Amino acid sequence: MSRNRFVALLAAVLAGTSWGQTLQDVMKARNLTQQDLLAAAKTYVPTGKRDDFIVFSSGGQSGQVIVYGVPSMRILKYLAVFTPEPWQGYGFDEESKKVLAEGSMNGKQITWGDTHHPAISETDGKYDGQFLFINDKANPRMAVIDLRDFETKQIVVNPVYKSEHGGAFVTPNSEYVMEAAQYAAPLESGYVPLDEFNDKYRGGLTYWKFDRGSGRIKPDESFSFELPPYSQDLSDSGKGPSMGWGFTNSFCSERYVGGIELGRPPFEAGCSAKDTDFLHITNWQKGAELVKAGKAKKINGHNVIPIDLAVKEGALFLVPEPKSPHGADVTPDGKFIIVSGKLDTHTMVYSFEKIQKAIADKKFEGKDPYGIPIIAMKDALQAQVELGLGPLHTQFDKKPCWAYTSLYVDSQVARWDYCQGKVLDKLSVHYNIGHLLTMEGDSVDPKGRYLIALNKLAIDRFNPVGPLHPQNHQLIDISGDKMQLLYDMPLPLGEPHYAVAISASTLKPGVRYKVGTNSRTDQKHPGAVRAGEEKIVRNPGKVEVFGTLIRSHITPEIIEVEKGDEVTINLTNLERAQDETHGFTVSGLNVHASIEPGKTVSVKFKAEKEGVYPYYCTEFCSALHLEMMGYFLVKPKGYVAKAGAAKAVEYTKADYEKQFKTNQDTQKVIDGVVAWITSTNFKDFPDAVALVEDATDQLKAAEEPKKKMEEAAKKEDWQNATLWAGQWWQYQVKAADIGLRAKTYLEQKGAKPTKK
Ligand code: K7E
Ligand code: CUA
Repeated sequence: MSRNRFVALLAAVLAGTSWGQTLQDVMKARNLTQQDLLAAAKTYVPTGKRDDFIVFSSGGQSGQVIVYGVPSMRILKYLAVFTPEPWQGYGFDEESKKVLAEGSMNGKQITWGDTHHPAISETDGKYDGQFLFINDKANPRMAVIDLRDFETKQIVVNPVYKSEHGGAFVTPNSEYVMEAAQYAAPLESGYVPLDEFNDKYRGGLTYWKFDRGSGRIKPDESFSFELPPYSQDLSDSGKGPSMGWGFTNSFCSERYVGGIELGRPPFEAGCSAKDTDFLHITNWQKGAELVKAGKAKKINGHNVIPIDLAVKEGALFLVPEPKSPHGADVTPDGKFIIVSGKLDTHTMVYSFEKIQKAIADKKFEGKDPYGIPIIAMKDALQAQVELGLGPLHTQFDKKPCWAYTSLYVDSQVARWDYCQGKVLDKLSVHYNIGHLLTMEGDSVDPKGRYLIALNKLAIDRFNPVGPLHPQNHQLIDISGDKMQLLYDMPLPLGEPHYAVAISASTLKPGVRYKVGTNSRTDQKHPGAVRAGEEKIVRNPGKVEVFGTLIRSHITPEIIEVEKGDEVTINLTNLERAQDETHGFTVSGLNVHASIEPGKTVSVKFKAEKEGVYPYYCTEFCSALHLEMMGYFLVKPKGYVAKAGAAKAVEYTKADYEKQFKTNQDTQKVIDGVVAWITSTNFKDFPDAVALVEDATDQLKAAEEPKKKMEEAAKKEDWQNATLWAGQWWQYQVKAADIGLRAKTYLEQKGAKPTKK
């Protein structure tokens, strides 16, 4: 570009003439301040561009995980975990039903969860972006999500807890996933009166063994520390110097059992009477050795390390912590553990080194009623900092020693220095913040830049939508000397508790499966078939369909069964193109599947009622998507068919010739697009190459109907010649559609003509 032209263009942009408006015009019209514009510029991700970080947020009572981008705060996906989710077919196809069924408790299928704490798998204490774990507080369970396809692969039920809270937190190489109990209960199943609370009720901390190779938790190699019947709360894993240890706070060490209806003070009074509760310190490496040596006892088939054994082996200690603590967060260097008391204005910084020294010197201030040695607070404490009212959770900055703690009562975020023990800055949030997160802020390598406040109340921040308000996640810029509030994001799902953010570039999800994959097991699906192998297998009382999906037809298109038959329909998506998902449902039978490229899914049901049930593809996959349908027919038992098939419209030679001419014209358009694309450096754009491959596939698929058309025309069978000509044209239309998409893409990306 000539310099003059460049300057002229720049001047035009600055003057805003390209949109006929200036920034000043917009500011005035929308009543925005300079600061608003700055905030907007910091969060706005222009069309076609992507975010730097990806957040995985708990979806609270939705039993799901919410995925969104930072800084745009654009929601990307809801991951189905503990709750059926129809779009993804989760709980509506056989493969995902099996995952949900793993989470059954008390002989009951549980179809919801209260997700609290997601955790990304780690390697050397850094997020590796391979797996995500999340707990269910209501029904003590843990789920494993594979970040190659963002699907839930496994749900494990905690065999000894009746409720939980302190999970998921991972050890530095994801050796284990921590899950602590919440409300004490007998570890065995069955009735135990509350009179026996102190003797028979227990808390616990489970270390779930994670096997990275299979991407699954191994329940047999997992174990739990038996803990006193205090309400264990949140946990964090040691790292660096504290590697091998875990830290779990607790409340209600009063062991109060309630009884407001009996005239006793309620739990809230009885559980906050003492000035301190206990931080539990466990050594999981020792725990694993004890299990290996066969020293654990089995409760409900699960390895449990009894309190006395853990004490004897030096694997369990207590340190007093401030009243009603919530949150235990290990600093990135692994040297300190930060604990806040909801009812104390102080945040405590415990030194791992001091704790280890007290243990080595056997310097304890006594034992709790269960014989666990108690390290005096003063012997473990590094610093005590007054941050504000209701301190809860802490995250870390890229800058050494900088931490951020949520102040629930004050509705503020405190930035402070835990090495110097002083407050640096405070920012008000809206309102009553629970957790907060910084980018990779609980790893050994926090990335700084942004903080998100996960507020408990939104009150007046958004347009009202009735008494149930949206959740409010607020984006805060922490890159400067002062924290700056940038954006309020309403979240219309669940009550998110914790969330984690990972650099987007660390995630490496796929765009398709190997053809015929059962995505829930990562194995080849026994119901998978390739093109041309589709079939319907009939056995007495059972019909099994092996079908395929590709733009824009389902094979087979007619499935007839007898009343009472058990029907299984296996479907493989034969597409190779990215984002060509097909959906599948049969009207009125409560089945649905989402079948992404390469995936095989099955739906199963009993043909209970005679009738006609249309089925169709539920994703708008192509221009002929509405025609992607079929008939499922349930006939009476022993029904004998009468005449041949009904005739549709009849076609003549003229119809055939008209269609043939259309096809020739379409081919010219395709040739033109192909010539344009191949004259550019399209090979430098992998997404364009993929589109060209897809278009070529479509044209290849067109060859067969074209041949059938020619055969029919030779026999002067104008009916079939016209229909096959139409089918040929369908493939041409798809090829043209994809080709044009590639052309537009290349034009926007600035592809250049290659010199001949
Ligand atoms: Cu504070 Cu479950 Cu981590 Cu809620 S928890 S906020
Ligand atoms: Cu396939 Cu719509």
